[in-house]
Amino acid sequence: MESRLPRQNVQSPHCSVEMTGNHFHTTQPRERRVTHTMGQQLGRRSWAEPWKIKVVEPLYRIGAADRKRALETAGYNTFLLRSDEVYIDLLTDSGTSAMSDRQWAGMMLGDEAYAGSRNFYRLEDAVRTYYGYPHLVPTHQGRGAEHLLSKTAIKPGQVVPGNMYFTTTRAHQELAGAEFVDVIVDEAHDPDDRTPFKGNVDLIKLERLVHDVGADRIAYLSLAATVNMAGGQPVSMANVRELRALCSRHGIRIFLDATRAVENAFFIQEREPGYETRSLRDILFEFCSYTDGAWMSAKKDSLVNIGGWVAVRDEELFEELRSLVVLYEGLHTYGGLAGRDMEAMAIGIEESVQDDHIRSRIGQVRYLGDLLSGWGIPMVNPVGGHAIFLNARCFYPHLAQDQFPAQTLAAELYLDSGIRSMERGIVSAGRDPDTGDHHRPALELTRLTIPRRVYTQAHMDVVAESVKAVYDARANSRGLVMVHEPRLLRFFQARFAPR
Ligand code: P70
Repeated sequence: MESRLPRQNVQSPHCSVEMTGNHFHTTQPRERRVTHTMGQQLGRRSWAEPWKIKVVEPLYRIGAADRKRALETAGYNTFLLRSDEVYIDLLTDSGTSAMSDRQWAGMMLGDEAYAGSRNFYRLEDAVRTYYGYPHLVPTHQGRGAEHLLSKTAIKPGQVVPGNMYFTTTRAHQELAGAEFVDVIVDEAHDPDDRTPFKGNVDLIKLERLVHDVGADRIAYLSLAATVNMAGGQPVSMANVRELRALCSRHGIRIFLDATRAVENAFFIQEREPGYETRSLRDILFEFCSYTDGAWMSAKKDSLVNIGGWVAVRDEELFEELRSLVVLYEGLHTYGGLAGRDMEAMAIGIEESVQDDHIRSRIGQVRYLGDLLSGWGIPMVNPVGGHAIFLNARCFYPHLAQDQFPAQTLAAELYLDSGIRSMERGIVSAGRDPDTGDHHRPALELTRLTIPRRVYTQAHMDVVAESVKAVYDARANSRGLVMVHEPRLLRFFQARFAPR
């Protein structure tokens, strides 16, 4: 068969030079094996990232014996590894993005005035333009915003329904005296269900809750788009529109966790009839229009290393947030950030809503997902926006949930290749504050989170091969015991030992 591939040989008048691995050597003309690009293997034309690399940061991989020692020292918890001990870091997509040349240039325009920094007004403008909320309070990151909103919008004894818990979000809601109630659709708890909008709120569950506890006891609906703990699954526009109608009938506010709302907008554009030709920018704006306010970890969608905000429509609530921020974060025009951070965030917001940016960002996550599914590796489907969530229960059916299958899988991956991933199962779920027993989530997952604009297709190939090697050796894994358990958000600092 005639190869349709571009020729890989670099022709010189004297010889042909062929690249194999890391070195060049000369060859006599010989019959060549036809190689296919990944695009061809997947039956499509290849595409490439809409950027080129201007600055590089070297990567190192320590040897297997050193990885074993490092993991022991870290108590088998990938959060406790030093980053110098890590090769490809897929712990999180939070604060790990590569900023653009425009963002770095923006850092030089930082106005470090204590009050009224010009960068605050740029940020306020960007949030108004793209998210549509008139009143903005900057915070140092997402949990700073969660703290302020929980303190102002929750009265002790109230209930907060939401589309699956998130660790820091629920912790702040509970600290403010609320009980979190999960009202996500059942499909979200099933890793094999391929429903397109597995992040949706189940309207019947919500209606039943309102009926059972009374609308006055509901502080607000906590709506995340996309839903991190469900595997980065999106919420449909139809769902948020119906939620608006239901909540308005009962006088309940809706606050959005907008951390990955741009990625959510991509899924609406891709999957929801009527939105195929609408821009991401439009979709994001319409989505937010059905909510009363939002909190944001700008370390994800907005392509910055630090920053967040809370923004609302209601003036009274804004007034409260503005008084509290000065106590916990900093003055209301910097909220714990430098002027330059706010500038980078304002530019990052604009860049984040570009259609080609998101296509390439989610395309890279899918590329890894396609490789792994092709090899039969169990994971959450459909693949979400920011990560591949491996189904650790299916890797290790011989381990009970309190032998920590997902923590075990994260440890095995690190030992195999130096890749760092994150547990998102029973350890992350913590304990029920009333009974003291572990929460036992249906999903026992290990997350391979892809930072934005940082790694290449070759890194994804290396990751995929490591996951396969660990999957092939799965029968040998024995699980872990927890030997140290912190009281709050235990997954960050818990320590384990092999069983
Ligand atoms: C992650 C990060 C942070 C986050 C989030 C959503 C949907 C709020 C926040 C908080 C970092 C993380 C946080 C807790 C446990 C593990 C990792 N998610 N809402 O890796 O924002 O980090 O800026 O305070 O995903 O998923 P912030």
